[in-house]
Amino acid sequence: MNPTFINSDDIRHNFSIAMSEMYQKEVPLYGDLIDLVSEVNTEVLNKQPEIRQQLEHTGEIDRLNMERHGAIRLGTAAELSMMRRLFAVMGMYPVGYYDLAPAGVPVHSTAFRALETPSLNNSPFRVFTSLLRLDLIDDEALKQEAMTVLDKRKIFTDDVISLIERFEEQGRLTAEDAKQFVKEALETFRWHDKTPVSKGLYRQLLSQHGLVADVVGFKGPHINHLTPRTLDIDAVQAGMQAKGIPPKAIIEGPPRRNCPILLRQTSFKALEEAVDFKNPEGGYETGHHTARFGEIEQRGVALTPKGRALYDKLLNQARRQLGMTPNADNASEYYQVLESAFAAFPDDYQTLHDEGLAYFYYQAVDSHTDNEPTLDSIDVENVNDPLSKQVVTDLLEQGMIRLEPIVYEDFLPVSAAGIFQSNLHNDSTNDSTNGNENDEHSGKQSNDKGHANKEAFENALGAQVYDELELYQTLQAQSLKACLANLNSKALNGVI
Ligand code: OOG
Ligand code: NI
Repeated sequence: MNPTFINSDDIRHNFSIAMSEMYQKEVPLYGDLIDLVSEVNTEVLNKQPEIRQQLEHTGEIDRLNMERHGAIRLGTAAELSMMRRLFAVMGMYPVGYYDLAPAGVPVHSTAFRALETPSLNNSPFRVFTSLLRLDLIDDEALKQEAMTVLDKRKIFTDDVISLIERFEEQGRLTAEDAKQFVKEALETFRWHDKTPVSKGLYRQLLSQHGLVADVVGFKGPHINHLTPRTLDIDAVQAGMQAKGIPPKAIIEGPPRRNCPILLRQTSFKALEEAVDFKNPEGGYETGHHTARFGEIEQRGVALTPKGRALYDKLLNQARRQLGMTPNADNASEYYQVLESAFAAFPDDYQTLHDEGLAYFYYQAVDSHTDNEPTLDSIDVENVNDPLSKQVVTDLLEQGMIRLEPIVYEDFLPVSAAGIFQSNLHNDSTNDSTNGNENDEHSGKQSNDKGHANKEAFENALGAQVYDELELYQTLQAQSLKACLANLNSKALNGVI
């Protein structure tokens, strides 16, 4: 009998479920958060039919309740490149480059995710993956010691490596192999409460940076959060407080708006967890570590380079005006300043489209209309020429086609830095941010240096990261082409 093969979307889906089950056992509060998020989402969908309809049109409605992103932190180039190969089995590829060093967080990162809309809608599982920048440790002896510890550890099982190799040879896995793959891959993300380092070394690592201790001090890159997507982050934030799960003071990202843009995120504080440190004399010594936390997010429309530049400008402006890092004491002032800064960002989809600030799907409207579509002059292969653009504008006005927002699938460096920082030991990290965390956009870090960091990251990864903006641009262009072709064929067939 021929073996049945399974596609990467299904492997990713199965892995995402297995990961969620494991994390729920490890961190029971995660289960409470998932319940709260699904309650809020149900309410939004019931009360706001226009949001339900939009999500039906984009295909997101089916994925909403399974949508998760996790995060891990790796120690070496070898770990990162094997991780890339592992994620490829699940149809996940590195998208985007995030340099967090300018914000005082010694890592750089990418996000592994599916690329195509149908795959994303089948299983929208992503993993924000960071590589520790040991080169930023100034204590040379400690750096050497950390490297020795990292070089010794094995974060992948032998079986998962064989299955990755088999996938690379065959281009796919049988259902049986895929099942084994999910089980073995999960091992890499598991929490270990017995450390490979002594309490003394752990303390030294911690005094360098909380992240150094979190990576070097452990046997593997435990998944540190698994984030569901909500349709109303303010409601979940309020609900968390009511349920006694105190969130961090500030929701990261843009302010609340009618038309959400990019990404808003908040987290609950990292748990203090008991760990056993390895004693050099044998046996273990008890202690604590904070690493894992809960996070929720609300996603909005992806922005074009022009929209993103405006977002960065307004966020910087608000932070500069506040004059310090947003925190519990200035939260309401920060939100006020943020909202007034973002008054300059158009808040309806038509204007976001017309001004080229955000990406949209173009979809043919199915309803009958008396209007004659002006289809003759459309060049579907070249929809950006001025004549075609005018036709598209006319078709939108005539109600023949509609716009639906392309959801932002990626992350934000300033927000990520805020999330990292709120979940690390305060002693080593607090002073690194200063009200203008967004140095990579405000020019403190030169472009050359940013470029060199990205190259170093890609060398470690063993591949180039995808440019997220190009991906959105392609989705938009493909949807326009498909929708015009659809209208053309309807016109030819005399349907309209
Ligand atoms: C990752 C923090 C960033 C996000 O959603 O931006 C992040 C980490 O703490 O490892 O999760
Ligand atoms: Ni996150």
